[in-house]
Amino acid sequence: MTPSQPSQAKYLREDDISQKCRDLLPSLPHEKGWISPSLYQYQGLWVAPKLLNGILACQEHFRAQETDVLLITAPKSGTTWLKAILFCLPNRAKYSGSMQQHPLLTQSPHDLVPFLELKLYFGQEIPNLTSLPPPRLFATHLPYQSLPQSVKDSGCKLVYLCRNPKDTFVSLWHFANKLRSKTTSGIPLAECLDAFCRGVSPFGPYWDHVQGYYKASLEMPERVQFLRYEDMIEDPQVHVKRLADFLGCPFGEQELRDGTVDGIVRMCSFDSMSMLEVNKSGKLSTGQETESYFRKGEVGDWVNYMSVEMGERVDRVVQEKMDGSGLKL
Ligand code: PAP
Repeated sequence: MTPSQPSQAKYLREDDISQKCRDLLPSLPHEKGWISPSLYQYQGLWVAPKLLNGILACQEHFRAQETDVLLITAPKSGTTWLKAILFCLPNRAKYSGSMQQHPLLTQSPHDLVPFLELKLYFGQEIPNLTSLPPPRLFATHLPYQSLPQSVKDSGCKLVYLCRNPKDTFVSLWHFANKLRSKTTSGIPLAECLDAFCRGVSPFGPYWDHVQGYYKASLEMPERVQFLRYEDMIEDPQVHVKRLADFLGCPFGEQELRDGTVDGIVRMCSFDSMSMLEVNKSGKLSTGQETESYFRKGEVGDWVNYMSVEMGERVDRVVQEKMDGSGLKL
């Protein structure tokens, strides 16, 4: 790709994929995409061809280790935020005396906690991850049923963050339009909403994604922590402490007294992160501008874009699909 081409091209491209992926595509159901021209349904989830390529590669080649931590989200559930927090927790002793050298000040959380299918296995080369020191921190948008087998077998920890479906949808719609804007026209909200309510959204259906991990968290609470964006916004300190406990790096007495938790919460807050140059004008290796990951970071912003009827429709569909799961969103 030449620098003059729009960065979004990487996502929109339907070439530059492996032969295995190319052979698979014609057999898969497909629909019009939100960001890429089309979405294909593979193992129940909807993805763009370029990402399917990454999914196939990480399913085949990624070898999880017991000490790994995997952050999992449906797109636009607060991934960037939780990546930052996750990075801070096991690494906090390293930077406690030199906060001005903290990697989060100069690097995107997406580079510090890389996505499997969207970064590490995004290109044609298979990365060698064996020499990374533990705990290795990775992220994925893959639903539970599509995780690489070694993730399920290894005993590694999974942190799942979910977000209210209406806010997730609105955030995704904005993001899609942002990525599309340089290459094609915008996509109307009503059109995306129809697709979302049919389950056709990137890595969707949304409800299957959330339910899969909710169920896993009930069955294996020591392995899967289920978090909600809204709870984290309401009381980040409590959830950061719980997360540290879950990861096996609890805060000590001294840290609880000296404001370490508050420091992490502050450093990872929307206000702090969105002010950093790296998040205002940087670019990820996959081409996206880092500023597109920081819009508002608010709870309930959907009311500014959707009618009451639209909101009720999303609630109805999601509740119907999750009926009996015990989960209310
Ligand atoms: P991804 O799943 O594609 O990686 P993700 O980080 O989940 O993206 O989505 C960005 C959303 O998280 C944006 O929500 P909004 O569109 O409703 O505003 C973004 O503003 C929000 N976000 C990013 N950083 C933070 C943060 N530090 N605290 C709270 N929300 C954040």
